[in-house]
Amino acid sequence: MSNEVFPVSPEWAARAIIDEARYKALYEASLRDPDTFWREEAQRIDWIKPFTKVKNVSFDPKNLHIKWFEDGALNVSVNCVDRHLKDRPDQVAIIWEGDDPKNDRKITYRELHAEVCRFANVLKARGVKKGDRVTIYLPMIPEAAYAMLACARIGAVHSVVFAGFSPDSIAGRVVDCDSTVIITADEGLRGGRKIPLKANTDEALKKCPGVTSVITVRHTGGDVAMQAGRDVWYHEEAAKVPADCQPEVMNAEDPLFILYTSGSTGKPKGVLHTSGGYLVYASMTHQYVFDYQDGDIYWCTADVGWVTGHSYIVYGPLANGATTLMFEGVPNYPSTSRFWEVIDKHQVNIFYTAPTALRSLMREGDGPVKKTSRKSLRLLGSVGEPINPEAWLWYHRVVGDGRCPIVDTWWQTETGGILISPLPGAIAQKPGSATLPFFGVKPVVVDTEGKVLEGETSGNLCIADSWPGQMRTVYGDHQRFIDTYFIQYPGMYFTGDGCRRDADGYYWITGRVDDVLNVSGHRLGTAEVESALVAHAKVAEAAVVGYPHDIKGQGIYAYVTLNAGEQPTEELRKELVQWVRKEISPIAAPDLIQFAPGLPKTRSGKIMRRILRKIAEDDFSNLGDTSTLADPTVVGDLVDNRQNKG
Ligand code: 6R9
Repeated sequence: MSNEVFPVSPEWAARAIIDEARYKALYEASLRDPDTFWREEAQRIDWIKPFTKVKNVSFDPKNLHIKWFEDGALNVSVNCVDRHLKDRPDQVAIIWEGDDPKNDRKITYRELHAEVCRFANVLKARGVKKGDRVTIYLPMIPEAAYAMLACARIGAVHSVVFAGFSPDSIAGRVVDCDSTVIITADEGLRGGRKIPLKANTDEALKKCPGVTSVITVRHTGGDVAMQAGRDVWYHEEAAKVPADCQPEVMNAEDPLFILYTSGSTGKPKGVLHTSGGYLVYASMTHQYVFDYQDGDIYWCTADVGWVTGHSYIVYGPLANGATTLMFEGVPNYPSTSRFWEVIDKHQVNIFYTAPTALRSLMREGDGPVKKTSRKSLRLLGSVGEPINPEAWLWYHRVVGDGRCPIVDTWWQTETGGILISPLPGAIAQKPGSATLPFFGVKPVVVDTEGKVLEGETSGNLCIADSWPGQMRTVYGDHQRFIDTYFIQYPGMYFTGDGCRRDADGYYWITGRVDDVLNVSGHRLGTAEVESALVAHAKVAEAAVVGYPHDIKGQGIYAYVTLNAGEQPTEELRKELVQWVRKEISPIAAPDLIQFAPGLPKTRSGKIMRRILRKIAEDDFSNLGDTSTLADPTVVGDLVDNRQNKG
């Protein structure tokens, strides 16, 4: 832990939208009288019908409901597009930077309007109506934003599936939300490699009999199979429809999107976000946390397949009339200077990325950074996992030339937007700390018994009351929503994260306290990887845990018990890694597999993950009490055969 404090500079305090005094006053007001605070803040978006009720929330598990602005009506795409046509029709809305540095595009708000309307009309022509679910499986191209906003325009609920997911993962998500239309592209491009998106979709659809329409965007021009009746090319359909489309009037609590995310048990859950509260919160956090001011060029390197891409590439920035950069590629192609070259090329002012990317670039030394200018940069951001102080300091000194504050933003798919983060003109930063809560957010640290801990302490992180961007339910499984977040600590939202609060009231997120892994900022359930492993014909049983990994933050360590008669070979190890890549995604591939004749289990048959975690972490001194195990001798065997981390 670093003890250095980086105070707000006088220039920042003077130019920022929120300075220290304003932060303190508004934060206090937001907790004292949430109704008044949010009534005013909600005026930042255009309402078709103004709301009269601000907040209607109960965290009581027996009567759980979360509603914001519930009698108001709006259209999210109108807020992100149409309303900017008056003041900034010719301002660039989206800068697209292709995988190949020779490819880029700029889309103005006027053009964005036409593109979104056209896409909406294509969806309507394929029979999509208000309330229908549409799956989007696209690479990082502007059409991903057009498609999301087109759904919002006609009241359809989008479910974006990350383009790195396998056919099986797509199928599970399509079936879960019953979507009948899929939007994809011929191929994606990342680091010069092609990703067969349409072929993956075709494979997935063998398991999705309900899908009637596949709309394919031509991107690379690669050869793909088209099934007559079901598959259409987007450009052919778009040529047949007008570039103008009446927006649907949506209630504030009508669903905007579903986004699947991993939990500690079972299959990924469909996190449901609604329209009014989500947009108010995404827009507000984008403006204040990034101190977004007119004319700024803003770049978030996330993928639209994750929540960060939803809130901070598309909805937040566009609601604010910002210029948002969308990058198709990867940090190390064609060279490890790529991020910094893109910053110079497009004169980026605000840059938001993940610690894992920073750690991988840091390894290359300062040279690839220093050969670029980066003079345009004013603010840096971090998201997805705890940032280690070493990476924080490198980001600050090398990337930002010691000039740019860093906002370490803690939040989750479930929270819709940032909950804990410095505001750059108001809050001094400490490397590795997400610092203080955003307006209206009341963090609480509890012990495992649910006792609320005061002052300097550590424990599990809960949030005491609702904020407008909070998820509303798990799609199709409200009970799972209640059970996952509201049972363990009654009356509070449980985040699943552990944290420490220091003497200044700063929060230091220490990572998940449940069976969720965070691998390169990607969320994965240990249960998902285990069920992929046991689906292999030679595997009897599997247990997966995380271990500290220099670049990825956490690596995946899998203990595998083979079926009787199967031999643990190097070949089989490789085969299992490939198997998981194919079953879920390359991001879920185990880094290390240890063949184990037996796993440590309690007498009731529960796998003792605590012990497996310790062994994976190389911490043999601290295995705890093993006497309750059904067969304590398995532990010695596991320790002896532990995989070398290399
Ligand atoms: C936005 C996003 C959520 C989990 C979350 C936590 C970890 C995210 C963090 C952070 C420490 C930060 N996390 N940001 N941990 N500091 N600044 O990443 O959403 O994919 O749902 O992941 O990521 O563990 O619970 P999601």
